[in-house]
Amino acid sequence: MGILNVTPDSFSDGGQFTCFDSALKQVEKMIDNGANIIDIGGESTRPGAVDVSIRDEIVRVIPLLKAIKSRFGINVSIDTSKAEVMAEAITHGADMINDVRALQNKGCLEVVAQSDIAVCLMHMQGMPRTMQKDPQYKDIIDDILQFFKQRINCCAQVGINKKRLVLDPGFGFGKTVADNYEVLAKFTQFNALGLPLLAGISRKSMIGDLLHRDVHERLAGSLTAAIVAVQQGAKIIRVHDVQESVDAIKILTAVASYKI
Ligand code: 8Y7
Repeated sequence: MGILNVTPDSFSDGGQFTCFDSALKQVEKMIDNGANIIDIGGESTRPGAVDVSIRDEIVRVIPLLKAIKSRFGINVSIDTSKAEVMAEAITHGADMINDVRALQNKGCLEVVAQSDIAVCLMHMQGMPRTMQKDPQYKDIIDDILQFFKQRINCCAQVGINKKRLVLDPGFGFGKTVADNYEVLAKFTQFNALGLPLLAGISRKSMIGDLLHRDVHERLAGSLTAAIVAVQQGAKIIRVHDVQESVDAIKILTAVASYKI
């Protein structure tokens, strides 16, 4: 899954792709480099990021969704927590809703229930503005598993088939650096729920804080973390550096095809 941020204040690409044509060029490059899904985000979830209105988010995201679907036909995921944006995305051919709030906002479950597209349910403790203040867990893996079960139940109650769901422990969302490495170390435990897993670690501060690297010096760390996640069963890796990530996974796959 290649990341396409269309916010002026996004995490690590500094809003480089806010312009429509450069966004499409970036998408084409990601597809050429082996991406299977493009994740479009119009609302920054960076701690302290400003709120975006429904209208602004729709204007940023929907024209790109339409253009990508008509030009490239690739799977498109829309990163949003707003029911109105989800509804528009569904109408215009999105293949997945990627919701860092796991359909907890008003109306989201109902909107998604009226469609048949996939949904990524991500775990976050707290809310983006404040989530990194003082995250606390009794047992982080157990907490995340309980959260997943609760969200899966809520989906079932409105008629969202389990087969449509993807789970993501949400690296960096209400987690200390140590929490994030514990989640990565024990990632395989999330397979217990029998659903595909997504991992988003690319360029995150869990890499930067450990390595003391700026956001554009985190490629080696990001690739290593991605490989650790894939080895433990991650089926989708959300990344900025598609070509390098695909190369790394190809090496892993070549090795994994041998029985030892
Ligand atoms: C994730 C994500 C972000 C993630 C999923 C960033 C939108 C922060 N991170 N969605 N979104 N998983 N599913 O650094 O880890 O890219 S934004």
